[in-house]
Amino acid sequence: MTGKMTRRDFASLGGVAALGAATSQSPRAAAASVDAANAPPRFPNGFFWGVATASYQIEGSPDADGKGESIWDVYAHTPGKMRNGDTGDVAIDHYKRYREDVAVLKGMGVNAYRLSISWPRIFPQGTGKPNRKGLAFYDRLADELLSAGIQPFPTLYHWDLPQALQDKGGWQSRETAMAFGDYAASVTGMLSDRVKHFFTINEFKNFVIMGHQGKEITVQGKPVRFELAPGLKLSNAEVNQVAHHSVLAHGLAVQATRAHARPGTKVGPAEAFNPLIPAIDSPEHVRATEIATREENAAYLTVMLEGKYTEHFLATAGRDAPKFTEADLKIISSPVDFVGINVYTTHAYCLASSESPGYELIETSVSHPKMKSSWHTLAPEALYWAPRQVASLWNPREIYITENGCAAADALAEDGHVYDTDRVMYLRNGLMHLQRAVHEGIPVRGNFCWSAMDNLEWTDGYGTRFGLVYVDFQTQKRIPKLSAAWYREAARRNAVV
Ligand code: PNW
Repeated sequence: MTGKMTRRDFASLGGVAALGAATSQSPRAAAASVDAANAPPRFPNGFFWGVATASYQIEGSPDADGKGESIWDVYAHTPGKMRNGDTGDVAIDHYKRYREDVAVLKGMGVNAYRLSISWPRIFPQGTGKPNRKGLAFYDRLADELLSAGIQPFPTLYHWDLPQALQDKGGWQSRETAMAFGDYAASVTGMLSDRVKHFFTINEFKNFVIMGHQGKEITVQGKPVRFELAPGLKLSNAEVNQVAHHSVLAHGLAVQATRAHARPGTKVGPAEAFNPLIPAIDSPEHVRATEIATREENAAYLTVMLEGKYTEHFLATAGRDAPKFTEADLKIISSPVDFVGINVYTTHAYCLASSESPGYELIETSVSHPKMKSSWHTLAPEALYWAPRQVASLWNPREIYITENGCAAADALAEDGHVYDTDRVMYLRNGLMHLQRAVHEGIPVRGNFCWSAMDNLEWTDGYGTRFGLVYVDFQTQKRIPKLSAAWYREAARRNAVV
């Protein structure tokens, strides 16, 4: 059907072709048409409808304006590491095209944008004196976003560690955590006159494990291996120490923000949080699932938000447990303003059990529907259970969904559009569950779709597209997909159902 649809038909539906143009219907008339008497409540006023990206995946320009090398610059140029030998050398050329990209974001109708700051642009050697020219890029970007009515939500670390720090031991060294605190002080001090929200670190558990040991999971009976830079193969004890340094770095960055940013600047983590899902909706199974979630996150969110490693974690790790002091735990659990969670999927369902530790995990069935990425089991209800579990376990003031999205086949149709109906299905169903969480009073303040635009999907390269905007990697043309039009309408209505 879509094959026959012409560009004109599509534009008349108020679809992708209408992006960037003002809607012809008056906002009041449009709102009235959806305000059926029994319409469920919307997302709260001021809800952040956002999209997300990360520096190495989009920027390119690896040597511009005095930038130092990152571990990804080195890793991506190591033969055999990246699919098709892809690298982030050019990526989607965002460093040079940021003005055009902000215009694209504005056309999508979003009011928030989660970007990441490249540490080696600011400190080319990881420490020392900040590189003014590197900071100036994010300064210009923040101004451009704000003048488009879009709030910037920078992440300080989305995996591009300065190679100079890797050469001195990287995250295996406590010094890297210290350096991160200094870097956070510089960036939040400089940008907080305009930027009000900062995320410290993206997906602790993924970069710690996939970067320092590699991870193999079984998906529908088949093993899938993941690796991220720097691609080390450390022992369990060493990986636990890396994890400890990552949460210590987070705590130091929270303290640095309090000390150097303007009063009122908000800061928190952005952790990978694919929740375990109770298989049955009874209080017993729901509670058992929360206990399981707390243990699964013991070295990450749990220690950040509770200030201690769980007994079960320490007992299971035994001699491999991280070395730490009470003072470390205080830093790690410095109070945060919000908790960010990246929610894509679930890896298991959960049932209460009479045997220790009180729960039992059930792998998803081999016939469970999947999205395009090897790891991506479809679980829209994760967007309900994840914030509910975070609220129930740790009761943070605010919660953000810092990433949610999927890869899809995304072919250009003859009429030049991308009809990503599977991504529309994915977003609509997921966000309905998020709306349920909001209705129940769980303090979710915003959602960021991964990703604003197609980009370098780490070792999977450019062939795996997560964008709401299609990018022609040859011409660098940006083409909003059907899902961008869907998301724009949800943002405009401040509701999904
Ligand atoms: C996240 N999994 O990574 C990252 O924050 C993004 O940079 C990335 O592009 C995006 O999600 C899509 O992959 C993930 O195995 C990597 O469940 C692996 C998983 C989830 C997220």
